[in-house]
Amino acid sequence: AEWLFITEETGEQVQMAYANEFKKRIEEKTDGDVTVTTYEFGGLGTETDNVVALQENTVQLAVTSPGFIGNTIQESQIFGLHYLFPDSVEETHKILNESEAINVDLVKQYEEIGLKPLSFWTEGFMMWTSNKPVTSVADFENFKMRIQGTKLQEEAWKAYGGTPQTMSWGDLYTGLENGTVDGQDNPIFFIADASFNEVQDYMTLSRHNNYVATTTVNMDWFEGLSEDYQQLVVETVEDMQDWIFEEQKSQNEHFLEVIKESGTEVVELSEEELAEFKEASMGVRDFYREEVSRVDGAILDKLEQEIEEIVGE
Ligand code: 6CS
Repeated sequence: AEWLFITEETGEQVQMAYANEFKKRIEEKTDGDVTVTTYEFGGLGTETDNVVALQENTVQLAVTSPGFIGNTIQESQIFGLHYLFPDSVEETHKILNESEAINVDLVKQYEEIGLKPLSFWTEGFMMWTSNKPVTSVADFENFKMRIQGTKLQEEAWKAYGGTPQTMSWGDLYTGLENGTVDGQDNPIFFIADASFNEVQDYMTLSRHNNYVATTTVNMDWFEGLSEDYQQLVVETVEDMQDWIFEEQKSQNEHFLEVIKESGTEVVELSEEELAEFKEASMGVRDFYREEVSRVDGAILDKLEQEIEEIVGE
């Protein structure tokens, strides 16, 4: 059998590293019975086309993320909230692995449209970049911020006074270069690998959000697999949670040095500066509860509680 696996990234970026590691593991374990073919971003169109391809079983597996799938599964925009996850990426990893709000309640909403998320994992903290220092909410006034394109992302930057603008990352380098947008946010590895640092003078270690990726499969396809193969897929994905955590960590560490060496200034926020952003972001949770959630924010309520428990341990 041949299984097709698409991601939203290219080359050796974290999602592709994931897909290729999955391929290696599955092909080894099935001893030639299964071939996994991986596709880079663009292989089947845009990131939203990836979601359609997965729903139609044109591909069987995909790494999806809330910035794109959020328009199809509204509730998944929960991951777009700022300062929701803790300041520690290790704790975030633990929450993504263990949270019932995510792995049971949120999963149901994917299943309703024929998709089955098998795991949620972080690609690292999101950092914003700019051509002027951006260390206070006032610095975002009229700042044209690139977003992937969900309502929640829009609201998140508006809360700081920014002007969000939807753009595919394929157009982002040029957009930053010619000033169509003033800034963007992404994990460090992605900023460096896509060379955004060449056209941005500052990277703020804002850690305002995590890039949460989801290993997602077509549900009918999955249920049509033999029980042995279903278990193999589930086990492989489970085993890969720690593997991908280490992979993103080493890529983000490596690329932080690359960015520093490139001359882009890396800016830390003081406790006070951070507190100002956190406070300004809180109203967006109400927006999520009232305008985005289909369950009146019940998943967010539960997740906030789970986070508090894990952080308090
Ligand atoms: O900024 C983006 O749109 C891209 N960023 C990452 C980390 N992965 C894929 C996504 O399309």
